Amino acid sequence: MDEVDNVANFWERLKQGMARTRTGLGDRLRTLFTGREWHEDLWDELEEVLYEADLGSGTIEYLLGQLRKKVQQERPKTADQVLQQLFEVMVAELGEPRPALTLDPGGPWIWLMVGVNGTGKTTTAGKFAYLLQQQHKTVILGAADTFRAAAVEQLVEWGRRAGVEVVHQASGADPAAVAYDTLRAARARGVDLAIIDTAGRLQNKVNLMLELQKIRRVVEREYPGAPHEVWLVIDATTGQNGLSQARIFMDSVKVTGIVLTKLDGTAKGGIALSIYHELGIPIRYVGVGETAQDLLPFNPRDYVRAILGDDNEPSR
Ligand SMILES: Nc1nc2c(ncn2[C@@H]2O[C@H](COP(=O)(O)OP(=O)(O)OP(=O)(O)O)[C@@H](O)[C@H]2O)c(=O)[nH]1
Ligand SMILES: [Mg+2]
Repeated sequence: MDEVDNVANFWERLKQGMARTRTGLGDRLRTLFTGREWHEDLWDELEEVLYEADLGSGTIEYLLGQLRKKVQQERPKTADQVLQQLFEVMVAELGEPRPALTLDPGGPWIWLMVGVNGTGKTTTAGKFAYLLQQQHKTVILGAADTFRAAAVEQLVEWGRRAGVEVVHQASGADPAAVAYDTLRAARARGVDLAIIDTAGRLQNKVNLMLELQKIRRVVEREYPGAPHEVWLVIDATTGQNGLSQARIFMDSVKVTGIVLTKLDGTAKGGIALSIYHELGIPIRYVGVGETAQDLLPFNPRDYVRAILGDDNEPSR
């Protein structure tokens, strides 16, 4: 598939995946603004819609503050014009578009998957493996979630689907030892990328955080400069609650990028706006389903367009 097809395809899948957020948040905003005179009373209504979309007070205040500035400067007559301004404020709120993911030569590059219980770490590790395998990179997966036998089996199944090797030990083994084995195998096989899956961890489980730090130390010791990416996986369906749980990882491990999963299962997809505002780490991928192809690069303008836009074209 060439680049143009890919972009169109991503856009279709994003739009489809975000249908619930579009009908929830998007339709409410469009109804609020379309075909009306701009009126001061609309501020309150707008605020209410944003609250109901679970954007969180900090993000909402900031968005409204930015929008007020624009309204004061540009003095729009119609609410449609304000909607257009809101569109731009939201895009700006999500930061710069991220460069496409590429693996430079000189690997193995080492990635860690971290995040709260059930957010989609294992699934995303599998999707990444599949994606990079499609790009003719060699990948190895490490099953450092050893708490449950099922967790290992799940990653092995993803390895089979993606056609990549999975390094694992019996359940109950030391996760740092599995990480170590994975790095050894990565070096021995000369792969481009090793992705280490870790267990779901809740913020009050201090010992589990320490264990994650132990995995990190093993990786750092084996490969100075690694891990090259630490992906914090956040479940969009959990809204503000998921965001506050995710914050603990920011303090414990150095997160480099966020994957926002399950956008397809929620009307709370507006949470992406809070994530960058609150955590200061860009969302780089989104999950829009359970299959290997359901991982899309995150483009701020396309994302806002999938919620608010009325046209059918991707932005690139
Ligand atoms: N609809 C949808 N489901 C997803 C997505 N990503 C993951 N899932 C599903 O969410 C569930 C949990 O995913 P896992 O990958 O097991 O999550 P995890 O973070 O590894 O879970 P633990 O290892 O238990 O902490 C599975 O049923 C996945 O199929 C997504 O983008 N969309
Ligand atoms: Mg898992």
